[in-house]
Parts: sequence; structure tokens; C-alpha cells
Amino acid sequence: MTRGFSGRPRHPRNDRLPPGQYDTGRDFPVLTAEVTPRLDPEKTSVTIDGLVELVSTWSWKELHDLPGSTFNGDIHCVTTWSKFDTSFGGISADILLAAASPLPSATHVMIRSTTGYTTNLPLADITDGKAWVVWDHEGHPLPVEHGGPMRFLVPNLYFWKSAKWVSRITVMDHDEQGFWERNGYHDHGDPWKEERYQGD
Ligand SMILES: Nc1nc2c(c(=O)[nH]1)N[C@H]1C(S)=C(S)[C@@H](COP(=O)(O)O)O[C@H]1N2
Ligand SMILES: [Mo]
Repeated sequence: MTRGFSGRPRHPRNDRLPPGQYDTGRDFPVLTAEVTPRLDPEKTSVTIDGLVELVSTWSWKELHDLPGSTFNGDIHCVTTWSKFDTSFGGISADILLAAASPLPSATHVMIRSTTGYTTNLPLADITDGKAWVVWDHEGHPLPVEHGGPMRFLVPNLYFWKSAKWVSRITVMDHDEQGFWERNGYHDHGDPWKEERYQGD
């Protein structure tokens, strides 16, 4: 293998590590607050409700019939691990939101899991190619401990915003705290601003 003159990678990994984070390498830690649900993929669905023109539900099959897309990039957990060059396949949140059509008053969303886990996000953080509902990881079905059959993925924010076993996106005209936010985590959670805890 031939290396370039400079010997420097084009995207140095240090530039990709937010403050206070370390590279977990090949490890993919599992962090789950609740009992891992065993869901039949054929019986799962995603619903967008709340302040939308058209409350919309997609079955597992209907989600797979839509034009899919893949995220390739880094993820960052508030417990300080970051994982580089991950790959997740599924559907862009843009496609689902376009169908449901949030009302002009919409500002935030609550992402909900089948288990009752919740996490809040500004609508702007899940539009324009920034969020997905995913069911593939590295080309394989997403393992159940990582949120399979499907999870939400919003890699620009700390990973607690990426709800595993996602089932519902509720569009709101105000912010409301989800599970970890009520328990002290930041309402927004930008890893580059170290928005870890309330008050950061
Ligand atoms: N439903 C659900 N989603 C969740 C969590 C959880 O406990 N339950 N933990 C969050 C946190 S804190 C992190 S860091 C990531 C962990 O995802 P992983 O277990 O696939 O690494 O999932 C997030 N999504
Ligand atoms: Mo986390």
C-alpha cells in the first residue's frame, strides 16, 4: 500500500473527536435504561403525530418500500465514548416528515420508543439530512440490543437522542423534556458544545 507524501490522513481523527470524548475503537457499548424488548419486525411501525397535517403510520414493509439511505459517520455518547466510521441504513426522517407535513407552529419533537423511552429534539435538528429511522448496521440487521428492529438516529447530537426501538415521533409547538432530560441530561445535547447536563 502506498501512502501520501504528508502521511497525514485527510480527516484527522482528532478533529473528529468532540471535547471530553475518547475513541472506543471497534467496541460498540450497549446503554439501555429499560428491559430490552423483543419485537416482531413485521408488527413494528413508525407513526408521526401531533402538530401535523396528516397523522401518518408506516409499517415495517411500508418503510422498506420507501427510497432508503445510509448514514456513514461518527456517533458520540455522553458517557464519553465516540465511535468513528459507523454505518446505518434506513430511511431519512425528511421523507417521513414531508409526508406528515408539520404545521407552521411546529418547533420540537418528542421521539418515543415502544418501551416508553422518550427524548426531545428541536425539529430543525432532525430535518435536512440530519436524522434517520434505521434498521441496518454495517450491512446487517440492527441487533436488538442496539435498538433493532429499528431505532432513531441523530448523530449530530449525543447518542441518548437516538431512541432505540423507535415507534413514534410527536410534533409539538414547544419543548418538553424526555426521559434522560428529566433526569439531568441537557435539553439539546450538542457534543461539540459539550451540552451534557442541564446548565451546561
Ligand atoms: N429506548 C432507548 N433508547 C436509547 C437508550 C435507552 O436506554 N432506551 N439509551 C440511549 C443512550 S444513553 C445511548 S448512549 C444510546 C446507546 O445506544 P447503543 O446501546 O446502541 O450503543 O441509545 C440511546 N437510546
Ligand atoms: Mo448515552
